[in-house]
Amino acid sequence: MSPSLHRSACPYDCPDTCGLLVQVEESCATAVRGDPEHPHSRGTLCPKMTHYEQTVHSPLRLTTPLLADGPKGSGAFRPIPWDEAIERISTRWKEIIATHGAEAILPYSCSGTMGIVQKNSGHAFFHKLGASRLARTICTPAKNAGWEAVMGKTPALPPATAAQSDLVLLWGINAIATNLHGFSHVRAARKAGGKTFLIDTYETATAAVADRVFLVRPGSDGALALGLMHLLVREGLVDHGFLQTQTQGFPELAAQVLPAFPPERVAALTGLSVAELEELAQAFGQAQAPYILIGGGLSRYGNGGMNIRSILCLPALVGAWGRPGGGAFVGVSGGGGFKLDEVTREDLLPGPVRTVNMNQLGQALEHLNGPPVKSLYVYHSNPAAVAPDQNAVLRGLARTDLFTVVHERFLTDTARYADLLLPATSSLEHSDLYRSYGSYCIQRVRPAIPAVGQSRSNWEVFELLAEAMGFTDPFFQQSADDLIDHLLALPSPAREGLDLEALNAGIPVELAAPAAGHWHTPSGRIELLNPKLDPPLPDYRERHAEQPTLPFSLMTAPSLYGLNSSFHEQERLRDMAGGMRLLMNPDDAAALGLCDDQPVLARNEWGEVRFQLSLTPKVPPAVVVAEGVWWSRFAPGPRTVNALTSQRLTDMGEGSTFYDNRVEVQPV
Ligand SMILES: Nc1nc2c(c(=O)[nH]1)N[C@H]1C(S)=C(S)[C@@H](COP(=O)(O)OP(=O)(O)OC[C@H]3O[C@@H](n4cnc5c(=O)[nH]c(N)nc54)[C@H](O)[C@@H]3O)O[C@H]1N2
Ligand SMILES: Nc1nc2c(c(=O)[nH]1)N[C@H]1C(S)=C(S)[C@@H](COP(=O)(O)OP(=O)(O)OC[C@H]3O[C@@H](n4cnc5c(=O)[nH]c(N)nc54)[C@H](O)[C@@H]3O)O[C@H]1N2
Ligand code: SF4
Ligand SMILES: [Mo]
Repeated sequence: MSPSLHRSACPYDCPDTCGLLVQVEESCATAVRGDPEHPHSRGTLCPKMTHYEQTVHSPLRLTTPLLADGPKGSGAFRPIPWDEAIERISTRWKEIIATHGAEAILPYSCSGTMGIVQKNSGHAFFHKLGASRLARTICTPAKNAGWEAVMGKTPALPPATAAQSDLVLLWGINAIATNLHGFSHVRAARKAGGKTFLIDTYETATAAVADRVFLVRPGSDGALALGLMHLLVREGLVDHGFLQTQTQGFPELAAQVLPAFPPERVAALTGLSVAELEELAQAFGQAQAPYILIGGGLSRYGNGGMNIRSILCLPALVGAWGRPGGGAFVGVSGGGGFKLDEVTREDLLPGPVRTVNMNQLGQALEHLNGPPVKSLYVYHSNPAAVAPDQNAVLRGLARTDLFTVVHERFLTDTARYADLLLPATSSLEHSDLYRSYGSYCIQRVRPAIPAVGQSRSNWEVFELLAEAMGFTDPFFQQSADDLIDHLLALPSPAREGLDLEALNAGIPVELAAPAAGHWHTPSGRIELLNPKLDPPLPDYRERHAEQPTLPFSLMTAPSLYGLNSSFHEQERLRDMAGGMRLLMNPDDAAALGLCDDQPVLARNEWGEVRFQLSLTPKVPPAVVVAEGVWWSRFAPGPRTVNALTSQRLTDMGEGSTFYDNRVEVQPV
């Protein structure tokens, strides 16, 4: 049979949501390439996805339901049929509900697959059940809260705006790794003669394509933003016309906050020199249309929300929003014009139920007020690897009285702790509807190949569980495609005039971006002063790990060759990443008597982790970097990076604080 081509979309948690063309031969995906007709990704893929077929048909794929056949964590299982697996789950849950109440059941899901239907397919089920709710706050809630503090519900500018800017600040974003296609617009701006500046805590891969790199002390970006505002005022570089007509609170900000941030103080807080601060302020203040692309890293601190809030005042101060190419970008929200509550079905909740913060899974499993968690249902997430305070999470998962079900494609660190392990389809095997958080593209996707082995999609498993639990609502009897049809049939202003036929045929289409220049805030203005917040004006806030109790700040940064804990099934990508490494400045290493490639132990109050050391001047003194979230089976020791991160939350949005930890490092 000759190969056929199928359109699909990249399902991973990446702002680009690239279009894929999948070559299929005899029911197998044999090659994957970028879809040239995708309006945002235009035919290119990142290195992670160029051999997606190696993930889809990996020999490590789970292909049947498995029942634990050994101690938790051992990874010993025996196959059982699907009907027995579903029967065991429903029987156990009915017992737990009768004894402890439904809140003793906790779902845990995150971002293994990003389509609207498969990602959210458990919500309606667990709401109907009355299970504990999960606050899904591991990613960027503090970044979003920082945006909302200043910009309210103002929608994002289209990412192509950056191409018109004459100065792009890449602020805490390793765009080459995490936003390759958004970055193409920054490249275009640079090609047209604009400048690109990077502000990070070490020289990431993105540093190589920046005109200037400013390395700041971790968690000090709020101070930097306030210091730049001080200089913009001092140098007469603010746009008074814009401030008067489009913003609120500039006089208060200038009088009450900014005098406290002279460059000398800000230099001490950020580690930049006064000359560097002046250079940055001059460049920003004199640019025609400065644009800031903001990453998530600097929001994952105890002061993360405030850092973002302070940065977002900068474009307003110089009136950047008023000029084509100017402004700031944190991400597209708004659900792509789809009514998400038609999927999540809050209305099925029996009444108020408790909420567990996903960043505190360890605490929730070890000691929670109210009924203990007696059952955990994990789907499209790998909390044993990605959640902070790994030792606490693993202690919880090891509880013999905890009934853990994991729905996965692979035997991940979390799957090893399952009582019951269910095989999941990959995105090429199920239907979904994709929106994007980095562009305004949407795409409907249908299966390109049949399910591998006996794997089932998230949606299908919840259909089975709903039936077993006796839920008769028609909602649970429809297929994923029925629900997608329903979502598309609901009218939405965002989708007005859209080619529905093309969308239904699987062609990626772009929604019209909302009109610029309208501020969706309570005051109708950009809120430099937000009266609803405490404090109403942005101000400097310390991070959790401000005090240098241990010598190194640990950066838990994204890897070019993995996506959180995903992609480790591909040997090719593991090799390209070069193993689980800790990057350190050569001077720090010399002071500790450590050499390149040596096995080392990083430790702090939460745990200890073995790494292979890499010495590089790209990392400044007093900082160490661990890129990627490895599977423990490919790690040098029994633990991976999140054994060194804490369950402390951000100042706004109850987010994760992955970057806000210190460690000491010693030879093994
Ligand atoms: N290749 C790859 N792509 C990914 C991911 C991945 O793991 N790998 N993850 C995906 C996910 S889930 C998300 S949420 C997105 C975004 O993923 P994020 O983790 O938000 O990554 P970035 O936005 O690139 O931002 C991280 C950058 O912030 C820097 N940083 C840390 N602390 C500070 C600080 O105090 N100040 C400053 N200025 N910089 C700091 C880090 O060094 C790093 O370069 O990317 C997605 N795409
Ligand atoms: N140290 C450190 N920790 C981090 C981060 C970091 O940068 N550094 N990043 C954090 C961030 S921003 C995020 S968003 C989280 C993400 O954390 P997670 O959401 O846990 O993301 P992944 O690690 O990609 O794991 C997703 C899992 O879903 C599985 N999967 C994929 N598709 C499907 C499907 O259709 N159905 C089912 N049932 N399973 C599927 C995959 O096999 C994979 O094991 O990690 C956080 N943790
Ligand atoms: S991970 Fe991101 S850049 Fe790579 S193919 Fe997927 S959407 Fe595109
Ligand atoms: Mo994320």
